[in-house]
Amino acid sequence: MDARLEAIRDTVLARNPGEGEFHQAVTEVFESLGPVHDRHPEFLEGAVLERLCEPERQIIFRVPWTDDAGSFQINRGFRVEFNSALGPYKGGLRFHPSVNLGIIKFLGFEQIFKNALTGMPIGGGKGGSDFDPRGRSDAEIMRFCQSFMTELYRHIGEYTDVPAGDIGVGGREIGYLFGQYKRITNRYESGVLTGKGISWGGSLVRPEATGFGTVIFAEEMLKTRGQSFDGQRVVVSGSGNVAINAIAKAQALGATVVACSDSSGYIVDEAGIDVALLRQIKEVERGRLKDYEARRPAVSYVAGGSVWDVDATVALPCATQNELDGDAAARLVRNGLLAVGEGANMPSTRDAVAVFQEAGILFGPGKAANAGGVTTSALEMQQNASRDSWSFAHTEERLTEIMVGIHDRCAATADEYGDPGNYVLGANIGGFVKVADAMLAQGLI
Ligand code: NDP
Ligand code: 2IT
Repeated sequence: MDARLEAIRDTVLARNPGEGEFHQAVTEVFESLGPVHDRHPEFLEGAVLERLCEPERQIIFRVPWTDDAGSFQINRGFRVEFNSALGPYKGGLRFHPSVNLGIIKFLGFEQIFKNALTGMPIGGGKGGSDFDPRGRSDAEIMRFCQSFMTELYRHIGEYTDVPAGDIGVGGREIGYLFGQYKRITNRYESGVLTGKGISWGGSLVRPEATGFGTVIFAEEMLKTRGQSFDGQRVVVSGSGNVAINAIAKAQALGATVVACSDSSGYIVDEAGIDVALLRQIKEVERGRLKDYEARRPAVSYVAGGSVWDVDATVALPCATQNELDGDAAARLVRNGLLAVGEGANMPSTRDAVAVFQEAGILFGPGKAANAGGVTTSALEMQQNASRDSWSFAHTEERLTEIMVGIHDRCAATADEYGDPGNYVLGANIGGFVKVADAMLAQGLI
């Protein structure tokens, strides 16, 4: 890392002790930015990096609620409003027991660059709670969401901060959150949340967008080597919103997706995953992946273990951060891997990224490859602002255009900085320069 940047990075780490994921995300971005600072001394003079690493506002709050047995429960809520240089803070809410401030900060930090890459007018933010939705009834989820919004509402708004979903937060939760926001404020402010239901201000394609976008991005990478998804053997991790829609899109493009996982284990279905069955189990029944095995012959379910033990030519990690380590990366590379598209945020460890890059694997980092979700959220905001509702075909066309544009910009930036094919460099520099220019133009704030 450039010595000037390393000194700033060390101060950031010392100032934010114990936030391992945030340290990791900052370090990975800083490692790309040396050459930009040679060309743009004004970024150092303007203290852009120091400002970028300090969120504009961090909110931590108590979320009290009552479970079905009548017991009082207390969780912790977060919203980190990281950077508003390009637009209102924008980013999802994660409900998972592992959530802490460092995780929300890493996600918010990544979101700044991702959102800049989309070319849409959105800043970066993220939020969530250590609430564990697993095994909770709809009524408990509703009471939790209502309590969460009873504090959050005062910090958000169509022109201020626009949350959406992430792990543990989908259409059901956005519905309860929107209802409570409307009730407290007495405003039908559609643009305050994205991922809404289609009859009350949502956008078609938003549920599919992240998984679809990841596959569109990976397809563009494959094209640079004269390949495509057609005929590829694909492994996907996770079996939530991003994973299911990545599986659907990859198979629509002619690939066979042979495996996917949840936090309990993975399935191997050599004939190609039955997406309708997977949706039924995960989205309708809210069941576990193990249930898939019982309903489909010739499928094996492996409890525990790593889905990355299954050979693939294309790997799409779509579960969570640091789920694919250096050993798994090396094994995949030895067994014929061509490309990795990160549907999740930071799913590959730093070791894994190094293995992929040294082996010349096409590697699409999350902040570029999974930008389709937030892109379509921005399209939802656009529809809300104009009180309009677009067709599936039109919205998907816009998403595809924007994902191809992100791919091309990352590739062109990597070329410009003398490291062709390095999408990590392209994404980090491409996102950073846009935000840095806007920050300088807006003065010392
Ligand atoms: P979901 O809650 O719909 O699904 C998450 C999936 O990942 C589940 O299969 C879950 O398994 C698995 N998972 C979660 N945490 C862990 C863990 N600690 N270990 C192993 N498996 C885990 O979330 P999404 O699909 O929305 O999100 C997946 C990833 O994509 C996240 O990294 C998210 O930040 C990222 N992302 C999401 C976007 C969106 O629009 N939703 C946009 C861009 C990125 P289990 O059910 O067993 O917990
Ligand atoms: O990580 C992400 O980009 C998301 N969870 C989606 C954010 C959004 O505002 O749609």
